[in-house]
Amino acid sequence: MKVKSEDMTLYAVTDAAWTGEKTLIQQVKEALEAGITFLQLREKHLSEKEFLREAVEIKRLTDQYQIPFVINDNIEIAQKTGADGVHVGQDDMPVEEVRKILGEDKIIGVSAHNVEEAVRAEQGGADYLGVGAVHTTATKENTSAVSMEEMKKICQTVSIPVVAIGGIKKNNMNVLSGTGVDGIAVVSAIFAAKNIKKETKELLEAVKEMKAE
Ligand code: TZP
Ligand code: MG
Repeated sequence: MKVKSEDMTLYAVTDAAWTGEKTLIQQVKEALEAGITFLQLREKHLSEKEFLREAVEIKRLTDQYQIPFVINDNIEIAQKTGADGVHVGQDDMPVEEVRKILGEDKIIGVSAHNVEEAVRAEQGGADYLGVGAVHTTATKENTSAVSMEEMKKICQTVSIPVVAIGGIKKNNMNVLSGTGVDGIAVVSAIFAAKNIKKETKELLEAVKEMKAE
């Protein structure tokens, strides 16, 4: 399997909205140093040129720390930068088509919100699923809540790794206990933190505990 369960433990998704005085690259570096296990570059407001520049720089870092790196939705940027793959939503290009373009070796992650979408994504060739929203979040508009019953059903039904997303913080991830998720994907819990290293380390500990419960 291209993506292992452990890769999903603490999946960081970027958002340049919170960089403050730092650059996104600095923030990513701190998160990598503290032990994130997967990185997705998600940029909704950058020009293609800036997106590419940032992706090239981040690819260099993720190579150094040897964790998988995927690009949200932009296949061209993924190809140009030699990223490990892409993450697509239900309204983006279907996984089968992405697979044809990227080939068998690349990672394709798909967002799913119920068992039906999860099964379709797996059958289409997805390597892992992002499932949410677990909690309401201000980070993304128009998310709908996924029940923990549905989360559990998804985990029981598919054989690819599942990462939970949406409003997850260290003090509210306990709802995921017993669902079978392989890890958590977070934006603000890491990138809105003042002390990224400390928060990331604490999140890692909390996920490991949650998974062991
Ligand atoms: N997809 C579903 S919820 C979400 C995405 C990208 C945003 C998660 O951000 P946060 O800050 O971890 O709630
Ligand atoms: Mg998308």
